[in-house]
Amino acid sequence: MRGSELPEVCVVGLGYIGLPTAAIIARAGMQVLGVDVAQPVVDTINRGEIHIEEVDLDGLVHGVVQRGLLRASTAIAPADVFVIAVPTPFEKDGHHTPDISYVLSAAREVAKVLKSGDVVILESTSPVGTTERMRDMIAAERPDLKLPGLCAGTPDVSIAYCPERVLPGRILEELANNDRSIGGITPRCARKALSFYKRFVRGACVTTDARSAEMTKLVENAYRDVNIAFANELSIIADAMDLDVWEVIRLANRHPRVNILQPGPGVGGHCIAVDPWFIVHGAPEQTPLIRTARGVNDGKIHHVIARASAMVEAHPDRKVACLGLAFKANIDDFRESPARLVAGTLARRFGGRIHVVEPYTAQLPLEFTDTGASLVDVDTALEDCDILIVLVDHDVFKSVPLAERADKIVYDTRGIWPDQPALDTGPADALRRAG
Ligand code: SAJ
Repeated sequence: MRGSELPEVCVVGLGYIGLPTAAIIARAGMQVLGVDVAQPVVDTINRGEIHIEEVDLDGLVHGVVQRGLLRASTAIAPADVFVIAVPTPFEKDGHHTPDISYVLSAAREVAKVLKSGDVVILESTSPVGTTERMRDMIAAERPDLKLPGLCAGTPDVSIAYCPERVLPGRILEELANNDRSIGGITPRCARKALSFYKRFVRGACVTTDARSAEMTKLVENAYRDVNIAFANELSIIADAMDLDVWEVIRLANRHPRVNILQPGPGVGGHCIAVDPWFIVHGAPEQTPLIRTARGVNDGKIHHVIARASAMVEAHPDRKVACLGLAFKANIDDFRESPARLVAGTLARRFGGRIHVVEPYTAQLPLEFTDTGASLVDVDTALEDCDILIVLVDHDVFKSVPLAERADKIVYDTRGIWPDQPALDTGPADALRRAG
């Protein structure tokens, strides 16, 4: 490929990041092969359809598949640029050890088709040092190639780390517009990756080394986790001191240099609750704050379960509505969701008294089977239930007017109803104001 020609691109991993990335690259006019181990995923994409929910993704994928710019396969093929976007979960050892085996096996497959001049980019959230380990894997597989940092002179292949920082629900917009950190194994690698991202990213692309870029991604999510932990700890303190946490935060945030985040039932999703552990694992002695923040946010889930259970027990004849299962507002993603954990635990404890409202699903997750809990719509919950436990700040819940909930016993873990009056009902009164 010469500088002026559009590169052919192979995107390995067609999940929440890989598929939108492949589609955006194809939209910029490049030929893209998307690779995934799951045949049903490959078949779905080749029909111009999608297997995940994301705003505007269906139309985009349909369009680029129809124009012949994106096709999917289970097999990697030669290309000019390889983008690896595979999962990096934990090992099943119970110690939050990062499992980079998917990255390494993707690198091994890519290595088989690499040729001189190719660029390999890792996008998966990864512990510091993973890009170098990926390079070493390629070196072991292809001793015929000169690799960056391992040879004198100009290497045959460029290798870089470039994390995404997109928000579910806004992925396409943020993929195009967010700034990117591009970390090369060498400065030349970073420049090669930069010229690729410049073709489809409007945000600023800032080059650095691979290890700094890896750490940057982890730090961004750890920063948010620590800040949410502060808000969640405040909410637990407020419960103990019988204060309204939302009022305290609202007032404190009027200080020009204070910006406290929002308490909730805990931190969910596949990123913020996971990535801080990658830092802790890399520097166990140096991470008391990051480790404690994880503990505070996980502990908040159990605090909510305990208080909600006390509320339900205090009113044995009342029906209960748990509002929301998603890990955050206005999305259909229930992975690692604190709301789901709280509602599931209440369903197991209180069975048929528990009604769940989740407009983003047609059926309750498996763990609710045989509990007696039921999925109802918001109107049914407001008519039938006396106790409302707000677990997700979906817009549809926020818009419930005071008149329809004024006489309810409310535990609002998200602070969506600041106008909810305090009822003189003993424990329920305190619970309503608890974060
Ligand atoms: N949450 C609170 N209080 C808040 C903000 C969030 O309790 O004030 C909770 C949410 O309800 C949710 C969790 O935190 O359960 C995470 O939600 P989020 O909106 O903070 O983040 P994610 O997981 O959707 O996306 C994050 C983003 N990272 C940062 O904002 C630093 C996103 O930019 C990353 O690309 C993404 O992680 C990722 O893939 O790493």
